[in-house]
Amino acid sequence: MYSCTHCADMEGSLTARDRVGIQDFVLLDAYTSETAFMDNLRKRFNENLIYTYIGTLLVSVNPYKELGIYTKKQMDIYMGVNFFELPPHIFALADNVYRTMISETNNHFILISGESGAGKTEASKKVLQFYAVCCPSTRLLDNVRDRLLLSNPVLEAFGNAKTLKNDNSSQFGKYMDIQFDHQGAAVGGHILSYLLEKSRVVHQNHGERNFHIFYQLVEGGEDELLRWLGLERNCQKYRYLIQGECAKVSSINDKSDWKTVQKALTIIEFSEKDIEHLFAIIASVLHLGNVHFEASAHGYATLNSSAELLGIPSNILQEGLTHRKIEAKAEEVLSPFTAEHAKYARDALAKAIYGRTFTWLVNKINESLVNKDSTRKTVIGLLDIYGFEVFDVNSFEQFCINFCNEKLQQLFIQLTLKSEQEEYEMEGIEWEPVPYFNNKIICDLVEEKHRGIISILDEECLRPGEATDFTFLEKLEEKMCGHPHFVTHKLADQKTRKTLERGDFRLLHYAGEVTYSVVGFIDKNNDLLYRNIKEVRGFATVCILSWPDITEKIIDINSKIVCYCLRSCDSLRTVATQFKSSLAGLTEILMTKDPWYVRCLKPNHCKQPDRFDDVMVRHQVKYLGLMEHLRVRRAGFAYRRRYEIFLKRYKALCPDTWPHWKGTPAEGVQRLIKHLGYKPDEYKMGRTKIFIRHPRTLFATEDAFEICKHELGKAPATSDKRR
Ligand code: AD9
Ligand code: MG
Repeated sequence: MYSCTHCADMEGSLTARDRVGIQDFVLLDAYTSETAFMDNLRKRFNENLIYTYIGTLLVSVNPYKELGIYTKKQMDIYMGVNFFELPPHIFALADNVYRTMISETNNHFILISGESGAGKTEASKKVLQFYAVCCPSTRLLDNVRDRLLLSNPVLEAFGNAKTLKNDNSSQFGKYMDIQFDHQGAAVGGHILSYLLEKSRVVHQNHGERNFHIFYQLVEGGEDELLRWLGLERNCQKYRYLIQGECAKVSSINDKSDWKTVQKALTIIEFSEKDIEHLFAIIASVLHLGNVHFEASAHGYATLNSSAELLGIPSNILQEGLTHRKIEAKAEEVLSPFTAEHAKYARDALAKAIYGRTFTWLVNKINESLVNKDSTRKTVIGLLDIYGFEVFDVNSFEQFCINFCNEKLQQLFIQLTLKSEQEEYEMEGIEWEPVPYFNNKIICDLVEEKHRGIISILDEECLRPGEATDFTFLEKLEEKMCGHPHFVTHKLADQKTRKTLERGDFRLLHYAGEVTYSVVGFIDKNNDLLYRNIKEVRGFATVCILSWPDITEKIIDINSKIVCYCLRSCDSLRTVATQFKSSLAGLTEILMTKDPWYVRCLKPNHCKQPDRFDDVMVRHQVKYLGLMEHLRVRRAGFAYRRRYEIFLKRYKALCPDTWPHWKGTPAEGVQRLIKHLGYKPDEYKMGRTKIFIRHPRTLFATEDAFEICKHELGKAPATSDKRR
C-alpha cells in the first residue's frame, strides 16, 4: 500500500474505503460510536496501515514488525506534501509541523503519548530522523544534527530498561526542543527529563532488567576497562543485575549497543575523563549492590572496589553504610545500624548516585547541543511521555504518571478548544461550542495548594516517625470526603466498597478509574538519604558526584526528624512537589507553542505482529481520550480546507474551474460547489477556508473526483512540492 504514492486518492474511493477504512476518523459517519472507531482502526491495521488521522492528530498502532515505510525514499515522498494527499504517516506530520513552523515563524510541539510499548519512543526517533535527513544542512550543522540523533542511544542506555511490557522501556519522561534557524536548518537543541524511575537500580521485578548500560558495560566493555573497574564479564555475579532473572534478552544485543554508546559519547564530546568517571560510577553501583553486611572478607572487598571507584576512603564508606552518628554531649558517637538499615542505606546511596549521574548526563548532552548564536530561532518540541498507567496494583509512580496525563489532557483542552474556537473566529464562522468534560477538577484534586492530595502527602512527609502511609490515607479521607472524583473503602457506598481494600484510594480520572495502594507513598515521596550517607558522598572525588544537586534531602534516623540540606528552598521539596512544579514548567513551555499530537496504541500484550486485541485497544482509545478528541474536532465542522488546496484538487469537477481558474480561489470554490450542488447548510465559507459540516458531502465530492479522474484518464496534479 505504501509503495504507491497515489493510494491516498484510492483510499477516497468507495471500494478502497471498504477495504482499508477511512484515513481520517473525522470523516467517520458514526463518529460518536466507539465500535465504528474500532472497526476502522482494525481494518487499517490488518492492511498494515498503522496510521490514521483525527484531523491533524495522528493515531499510530504499533505493528511490531518492520514495514519498510521509514526509508529515505519514503521521506522524499512525504516532503512538502499536504496531509490528505498521501496515506497518513508520521513523516507527513513531521513535515507539516516543519513547514508550518517555517511559513508562520512560530514554535510548535509534538506530544507523543500512549502506554508502555505503544511506540512513543520509536515515533519520536522517526520524527528526529526525518528532520535530520530532510532539513537543509551544512558541514558545521552536521555536528548538531549528529549530536541530536546520538543523544538517543546514550539516554536510552542510561534511562531505558527491559520491562515486562517493553524490551526497551523508557524509564523517564523526555521533552526535547529542536531549534531551527530562519532557513530551517537544525542548529541546536535542549532536553528536559522527568521522573527517572531510580528504584530499578536496586530492584527489578521478575522478567525485568536494570538499566541497559549496566549489561552493556559487563557484556561489551573492553577487557582492560573491566579489569580497571574490577568487574567480571558475567552479569550473574552482580546482585543488582539478576533479580529479574533475565540478564540476557534475545531482542537486545548489549555488546553492539555498548559500541554505539561509546561512539555516541565521543561524538557528543564527552571528555575521556568524563567517560572514565561515568563508568567508574556505573561499576561502583554494581559493586555496591554486592556489599552485604555480615563481616565476610568478600563483602568488604566489594565495598573497597566501590569506594575506590568513587574516590571515597573505604573506611568512610564502610562506616557510613553500617553506622549512625549520635551526637552526645557535643561528641559524636558511632552506633551500628541494623542489617536492614544498612541495606536501606546501601540501596539509597546506589539510587542517589545513579539519579545524579543521569541528571549530569542530560546536562552534559545539553551543553553539547547549545547554540550560542543569538539570532532568533524557531522550535519544534518533542514530548515522549508515559501514557496513562493502570496496573493490578498502582502505587506512587502511577499516581505521578497519571497526574501528568491529567495535566496534559488539561493542556489539550485548553489548546485545542482554544485553537478550534480561534479558528472559527478568525474565519468569521459562527460556532456553537459543544459541552465536554473539563478535567480541571481532577487536576485541582491532586495539586491544589494546601488542599490537594500532594499537599496533604507533603504535610505527612514532614512528620517522620509519626506519619505513616495510613495516617496519610486518613487525612485524605478527612479532607476529600464528598469529592466526586475521590473514593476510599471508608467513603464508598456498599457496592463500591467491595472493590476496594482498606489501604486503597481510588481516583476517577478523566480516562477512567484507577485504584492506588497507599503503601510506600510517604517513603517514595521523601526519597531520603540518611544523613551519614550524604556526608559520605561528600568525600567522593568523582566529579559527577561533587556536582551540586539542590534537590536532595537527608534524614537523620536518630532524631526521626527530617533534616534537609538547606542549600535553597528547592531542596525542601518532595518528589511529588518537584514533579508537580516541573510539570507546571512544562505546561508553561508548551502553552506558548502550537500543539500537534501523536497517540500511540499497543495492539496486544505479547509484542507480536498481526495481532489486534480488541478489548485492549478499546481501553487505550478510551484512556487516550481519542473519542473526546474526535468529538471536539467534529464539534462544528467535520472538515476544513484552504480554498486554493480544495480548488486544486477538485477543479476538474466543474467546467468553469477546469483547467484554469482565473479569479480568486474563494470565488473558484464558490463556483465549484455551486456546480456540485452543495446545500447552504452543508458548508460555510470562511476567510481563507471552506468548512464542510458533514463528511458525506466531502465523500460525494471525492467519489465524483474518482470517476472524473477515470474519465480524464489521468489524475489532475495533486502534489504540492514546495521544497
Ligand atoms: V515505553 O512507555 O518507553 O515503555 P514506548 O516508548 O511507547 O514504550 P517503544 O517506542 O519503545 O514504546 O516501542 C516498543 C517496541 O515496539 C519497539 O522497540 C519496536 O520493537 C516496536 N515498534 C514501535 N513502533 C514501531 C514501528 N513504527 N514500527 C515497527 C515498532 N516496530
Ligand atoms: Mg519509550
